[in-house]
Amino acid sequence: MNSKILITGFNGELGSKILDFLAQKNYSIIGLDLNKKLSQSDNIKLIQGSISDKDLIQSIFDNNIISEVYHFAALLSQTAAKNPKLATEINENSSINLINCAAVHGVKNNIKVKFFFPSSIAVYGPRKIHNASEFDIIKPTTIYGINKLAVEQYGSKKHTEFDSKNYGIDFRSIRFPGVISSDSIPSGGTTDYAPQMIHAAATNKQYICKLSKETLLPFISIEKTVLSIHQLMGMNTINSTLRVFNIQEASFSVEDLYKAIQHKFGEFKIEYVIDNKFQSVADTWPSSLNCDEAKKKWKFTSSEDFEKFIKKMINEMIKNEKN
Ligand code: AKB
Repeated sequence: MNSKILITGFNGELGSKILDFLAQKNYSIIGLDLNKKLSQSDNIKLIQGSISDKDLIQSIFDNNIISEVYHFAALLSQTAAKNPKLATEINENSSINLINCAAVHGVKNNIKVKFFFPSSIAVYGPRKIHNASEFDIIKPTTIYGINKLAVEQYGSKKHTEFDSKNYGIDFRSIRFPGVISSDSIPSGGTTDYAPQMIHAAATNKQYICKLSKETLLPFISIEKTVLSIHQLMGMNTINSTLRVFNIQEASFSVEDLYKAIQHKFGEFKIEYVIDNKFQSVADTWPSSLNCDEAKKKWKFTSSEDFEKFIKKMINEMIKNEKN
């Protein structure tokens, strides 16, 4: 039987991009998502279902040889805060079940299953820190951050169990900052204001911002996100007991972003209507991430040039609006 790649949450911002990227490379893919999408290609089988359906997950592993898992099915921070029980069910319990299934699958088939988990800057807290490294003390205050941290720790522990073996699970994770994509406008997250603001400007609309102008957060483009996941998962082994890495491309305040957008769209207006549900979360997340470990262990690169980064994002968004 040919081995396959399992992608959960294939309709989401990251899942859909990874699905396209891997499909273009002709991998055999099984996708799982709550929502339907028709597969255009023979090498992709898409299944409609929930990540919390344990029988369904088990049957996917029973009926296929799964060599890699990309697990994107999740609730974002603001949606999680509104539904804490569901968040723990989906973001934590279902992720742990998936890790367990992958590890057992690896043992049964005598293979090492590579498992990718997208973590988040939400694991940090309770206070905003600058240049946050993987070794800083972290105490998340949100349910989203608590769930993400629990999965990071569980996956890393599972990885250690199989460290010296040729089978089991090889857990790899990235702590993502806000992700900016030119062709999708996310909702349900705390960092969504950045892509939403650029999109509003590109479509001649005013933007109502729920965060204060001083709020400083790290970001990355979707293109760099996809390449980084591919780079990390493409390594045969990562010579490190650290399994979760920080990456970012640029760190900027809401006002920095507004000014950069205004430079391009002189008419663009913003109104600040601070929402404490958003502000109180953003205030516990780091203003920037230290990426030294990713640079050392799997050669992550980033120019960290805000001007260049934001110019590229705005131009991509305009190009997309025109098409
Ligand atoms: C969110 O804002 O919830 C996400 C994240 C940083 O994890 N974009």
